[in-house]
Amino acid sequence: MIGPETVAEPAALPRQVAVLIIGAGFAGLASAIKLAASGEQDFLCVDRGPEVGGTWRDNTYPGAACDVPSQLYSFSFALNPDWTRSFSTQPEIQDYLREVARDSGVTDRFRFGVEVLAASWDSECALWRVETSAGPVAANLLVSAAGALSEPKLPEVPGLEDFGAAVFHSARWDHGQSLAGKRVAVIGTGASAIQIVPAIAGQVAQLQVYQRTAPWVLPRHDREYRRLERSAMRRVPGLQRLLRNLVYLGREATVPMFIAAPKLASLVSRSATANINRAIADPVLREKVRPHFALGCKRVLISNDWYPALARDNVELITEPISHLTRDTIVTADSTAREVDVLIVATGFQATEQPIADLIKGRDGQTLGQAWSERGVQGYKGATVHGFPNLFFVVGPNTGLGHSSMVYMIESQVAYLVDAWRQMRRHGLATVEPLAAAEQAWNADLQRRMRRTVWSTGGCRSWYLDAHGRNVALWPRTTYKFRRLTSSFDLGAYRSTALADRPEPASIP
Ligand code: N01
Repeated sequence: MIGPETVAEPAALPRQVAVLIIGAGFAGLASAIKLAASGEQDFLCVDRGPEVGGTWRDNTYPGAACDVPSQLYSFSFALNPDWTRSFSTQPEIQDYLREVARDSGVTDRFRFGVEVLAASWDSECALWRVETSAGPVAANLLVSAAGALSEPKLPEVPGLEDFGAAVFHSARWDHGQSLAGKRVAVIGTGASAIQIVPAIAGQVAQLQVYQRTAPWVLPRHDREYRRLERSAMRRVPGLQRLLRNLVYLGREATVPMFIAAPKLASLVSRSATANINRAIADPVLREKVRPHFALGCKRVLISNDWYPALARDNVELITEPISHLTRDTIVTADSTAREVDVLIVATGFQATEQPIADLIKGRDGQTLGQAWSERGVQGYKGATVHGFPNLFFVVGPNTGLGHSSMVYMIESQVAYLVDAWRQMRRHGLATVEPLAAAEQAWNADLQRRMRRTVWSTGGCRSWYLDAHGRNVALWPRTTYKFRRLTSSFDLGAYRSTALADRPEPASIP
């Protein structure tokens, strides 16, 4: 991996647990807290990083902040009256997660610096056998809360491997590398890059920004909360929840723009064009940053300082494709070579082809990666996969959002998982696995709905789509609908086996 390595102490693991959770970000933390609240204390959460936080722990680049208001981008069961602004910065979100973890009383079952290397389903014992960097663990239930945005994706640019200048990915920021007075290049103009570029433009000597596709960027309506507001949120009963609900409803109201009536987006796109015209006087640069696809097709970005940063004298927006890299230059297709001291790769994540899928081997000995390459990345209700008993995803296929808070979706998925485990215990079940027919029907419906969305018709190529052009990342309905559909575990859609058919625990090797 490009960027500094994280080193953590290996930790002792129990031999067997009821539930093993992979990942200690928002999803893993919520899973642990809600399992404990349901009465299940026999779980373990492993994470290869040094502490909780997941993507908010890893993305420490300058300017990192959330583009969903914190009132909604936080747990419903741990509201935080102390947010200092409407869209919180990464350090504040990371502090919030640390605090939630500390107050939850579950972190004694968290092990950091532990990487999952492989997981195989043992049909005879009805257990997951998981190999980790700290030794083996067996678990009745395996929960992947590893996240879709955890594995950096590098651009396929010839010469990157042997590039002589410093190189790191936006999610593996090298804080030891000073940028002051240097010639710096940023590849990418997505959600990460539009936060990085304004944050560093003032300190570098020269900044080259390599853009493949001009994004839609709306104004960011962000502001600091006044002391009085924070105090009111703490003291006035129900005020913060009311505010949260209003933010939620405002976001839900935008769903038709994405899924049914993309023409509504033209109203919003006027505000994006005004955002450009306010900051950029040069007509050539204005033309370069003008998007050529329907608003919403890729993630809609928000920033007040992206366009002003591009208009700076020391910043150059390069739209010519990168041809190759030599020892310390970036060469574009028009044969222009630009020297750089530091290259920042802000090219996103392996979102649709999640590497963890290659580590998980199901009932037939096939890895999830192999299964998904045959039938496409899909699951049932974004949570479970046919052929992989007792495996649950939090943030699984088609659970991502383009308009609202992932934390809301995470809580829906965690409720489904916790109810599944509750029902398994109540009915004395050893295994549950979604029926192939249930999974197929779920996905046929999803893909039918996808056809009308802006993600399919908007004329762009986004990370939401897999190699076959299927949208396997996003949820094409309201988040409220998702919550209703996942509010309880629907055992009828599953093939189950009884605990009585499993060998006695004593005989489990
Ligand atoms: O990654 P991206 P990201 N040559 O995949 C370009 C979340 N997030 O890290 O558009 C040149 O969006 C690529 O170009 P193109 C959020 O969900 C949230 O920025 O594919 N360019 C694109 O411009 C987001 O969607 C926040 O043509 C190349 C960029 O790299 C997700 O993370 C903040 C290239 C990649 O953009 C990912 O965002 C940050 C090449 N060879 C991230 N290859 C919040 O605020 C790729 N690109 C909550």
